[in-house]
Amino acid sequence: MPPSADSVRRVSHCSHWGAYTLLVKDGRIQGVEAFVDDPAPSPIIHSVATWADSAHRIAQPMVRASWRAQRGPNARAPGKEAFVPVSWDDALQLVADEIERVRSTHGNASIFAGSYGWTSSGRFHHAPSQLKRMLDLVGGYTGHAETYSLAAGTVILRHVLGNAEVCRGESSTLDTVAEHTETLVIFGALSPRTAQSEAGGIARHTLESHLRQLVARKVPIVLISPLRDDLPEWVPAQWWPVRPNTDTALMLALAGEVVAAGAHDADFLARCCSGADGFLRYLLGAQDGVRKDADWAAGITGIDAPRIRALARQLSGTRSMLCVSWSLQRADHGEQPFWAGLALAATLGQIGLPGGGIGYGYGSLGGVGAPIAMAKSPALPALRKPNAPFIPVARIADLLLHPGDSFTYEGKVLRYPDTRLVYWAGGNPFHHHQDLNRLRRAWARPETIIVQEPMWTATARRADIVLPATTSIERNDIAGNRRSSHLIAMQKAIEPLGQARSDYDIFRAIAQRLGVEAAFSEGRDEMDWLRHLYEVTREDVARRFQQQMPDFDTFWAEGAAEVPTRPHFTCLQSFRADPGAHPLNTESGRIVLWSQALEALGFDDCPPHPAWIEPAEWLGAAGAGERNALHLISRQPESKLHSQLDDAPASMAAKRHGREQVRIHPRDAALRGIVDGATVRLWNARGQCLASAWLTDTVRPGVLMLPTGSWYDPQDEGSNALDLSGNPNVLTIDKGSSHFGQGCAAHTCLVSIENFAGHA
Ligand SMILES: Nc1nc2c(c(=O)[nH]1)N[C@H]1C(S)=C(S)[C@@H](COP(=O)(O)OP(=O)(O)OC[C@H]3O[C@@H](n4cnc5c(=O)[nH]c(N)nc54)[C@H](O)[C@@H]3O)O[C@H]1N2
Ligand SMILES: Nc1nc2c(c(=O)[nH]1)N[C@H]1C(S)=C(S)[C@@H](COP(=O)(O)OP(=O)(O)OC[C@H]3O[C@@H](n4cnc5c(=O)[nH]c(N)nc54)[C@H](O)[C@@H]3O)O[C@H]1N2
Ligand SMILES: [Mo]
Repeated sequence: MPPSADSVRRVSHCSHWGAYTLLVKDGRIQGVEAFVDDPAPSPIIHSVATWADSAHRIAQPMVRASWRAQRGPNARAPGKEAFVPVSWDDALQLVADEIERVRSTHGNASIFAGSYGWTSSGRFHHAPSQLKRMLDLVGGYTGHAETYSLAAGTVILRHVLGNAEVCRGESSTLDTVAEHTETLVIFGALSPRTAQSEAGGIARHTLESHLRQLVARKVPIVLISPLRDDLPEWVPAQWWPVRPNTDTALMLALAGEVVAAGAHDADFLARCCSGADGFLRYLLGAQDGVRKDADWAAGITGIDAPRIRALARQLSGTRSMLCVSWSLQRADHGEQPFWAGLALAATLGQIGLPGGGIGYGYGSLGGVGAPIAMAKSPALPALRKPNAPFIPVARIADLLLHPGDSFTYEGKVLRYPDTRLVYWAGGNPFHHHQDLNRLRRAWARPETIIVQEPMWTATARRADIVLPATTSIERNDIAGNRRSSHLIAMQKAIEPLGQARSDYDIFRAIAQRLGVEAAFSEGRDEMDWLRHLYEVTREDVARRFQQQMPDFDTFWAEGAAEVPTRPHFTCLQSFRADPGAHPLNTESGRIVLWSQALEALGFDDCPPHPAWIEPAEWLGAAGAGERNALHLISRQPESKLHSQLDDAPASMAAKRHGREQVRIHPRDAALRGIVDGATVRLWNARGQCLASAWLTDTVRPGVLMLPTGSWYDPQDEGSNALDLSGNPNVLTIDKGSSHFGQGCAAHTCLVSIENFAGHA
């Protein structure tokens, strides 16, 4: 019998890729409808049904047999046969005992719970926050600073702009850009591909509507990127296929040409910047004898000098906006493109004018450039103490390999603690970290590794204790963040699979065994917490903005509630008008173009002014040509979020022969005898993987693009094991962006490629 419509339950839900309604019947998800108010819903919403019947779900708690026999460092080879199923009681007691043993024997810093990862969009069950809250009640842990998304860029902006919020969404809103900008230059991407996603959910995807407005106004657009599809094909633009990791040279040359033409805004530089003289002298070549002009940059970037000179004229003659994607700072010396972009914008003098200046990360996430939400967003209260130990997030392998060694970060000298216990909940380091062969070596070092996950990811398969968490559709939660216009009710759609438990229930049970349950739970169950978190936002909205949000029950029944947002915002407007009255939180109170703090530190990989410095690997490197090396860009996948839902239909459809596709320019393919659809091997000194060749001229010659996200699947446990899935992180470099920022440098990577001769 066909299902009758009235027996279908409509369940409000949300993921990082958008809000939607799940149609549930007889405990099964039968359909997914996009949020009514979303003008451009993400196709990924249809993948969530996979959570309910993925073959990769972890059904019950598991313990590694060899670890149980003898605790301590071990190779942690994957394989389900390595694990024995245990009861929840047994597993929870083992976890509590390990936490207690390590903290009492070695100290809390020996517990690493940085636990980076995107987990689900629910702000209550948010696994890393729950983990940290629990551990803070028993003395703390070693955590992490910054994110894989943003680190080099945020660290430098804190010092030269006084605030990094500008690249987390407090930039000028895109509505002002769509209305006022006369020349738009995009370094990186401005693409619905990445704008599908937003950390903590997104109700309305608005990037496309702003792009359509720019198109309708016939705004000249220049896309500076190794990939042509970093802007939708329906947006007319000049494509400048830049050599990867050379944008800083282009930005400096544009500034140099503007200055040479006398078109720089001397008044803005004098009023609103410090160190402008030194910076301009650097552009003129005062120290190194090299003029930073179009001819100089052409040799580095591969972009013709006349084009660069023409763009410099256009930038100074019109209201111009520079968009710099987050990707540019996920590279060696990633501080520099963010700082050089700021210096170029300062030279043009349009910062603080509607539609002018610079914005970071438009489109990198769907909410960057959207009107910012003004009130408090729902979040689990944190208990972290000041001065608690941490590592820069992407230094995880260094932490495990080099306990006791010192490292520098933001001008400080710090030490890596001696890690005995790693607890990971809500992230997948064997997807996200660089140089996975190195991470495998590091991962063998701790005495115990606990992973809390819904899926048998490569990380879970390399744990000692595996705790099965529910996915968001098996429990209740709230989505919301500062870059979304709505709070969304994430209602339970189906019963938990197998023995999976919610992250809150798991941590509450561990807290109970550690004697801190009352402080952890504050006596609230799941729905009490959701009510509480919602009320915090509702009260803040009423108090500070004199607006009424619906009460919790109405919100929960309706599934969504709008929060006050700030449209038509121009960043740094009041600073520009009166820098003395609105000083920035920098060493001078102004935009810093020559930093005394960096001068004192004396790092040659992060000098006192924005500078182009050769990255560790790039197409212009000595010997790159003879080795036939190509630059690998490993960007975010289009049909999933990172490694989440890698096994869902949308993700599988983007693969070929079950593995990820690598884009290669037909010219590079012909040189190597590679045809479309061929299985190819990519390798360098760090590792090797297979992929399926996709011949396309959307990628610049000399560049390969292999997206992130496929589940790491090494053929064996050898030190240079062949990854069969096409995970670029077996190839990427595990190096801090600089001694200052220590950001992830994934986009700096040379590789070789050939037809694969073997069978796999
Ligand atoms: N080469 C290269 N590498 C990169 C990047 C790059 O550009 N190039 N980008 C980097 C960036 S910007 C990022 S943000 C990272 C992303 O790296 P991650 O955030 O680690 O990636 P995800 O796949 O989102 O991992 C989230 C994990 O949480 C699990 N999970 C989902 N819901 C729940 C839940 O409710 N509870 C629990 N306990 N677990 C849950 C998922 O199954 C998944 O395994 O990757 C980084 N890595
Ligand atoms: N669908 C989907 N959306 C996502 C994610 C996802 O996994 N899936 N992940 C989300 C997350 S966590 C983040 S942090 C953001 C990241 O957002 P971004 O950092 O903006 O995204 P990427 O895809 O890494 O890179 C964007 C583009 O930058 C270009 N690029 C790379 N290196 C260079 C360079 O040296 N110079 C220039 N000019 N261009 C370069 C590449 O061509 C690439 O297509 O995306 C978010 N959005
Ligand atoms: Mo990210």
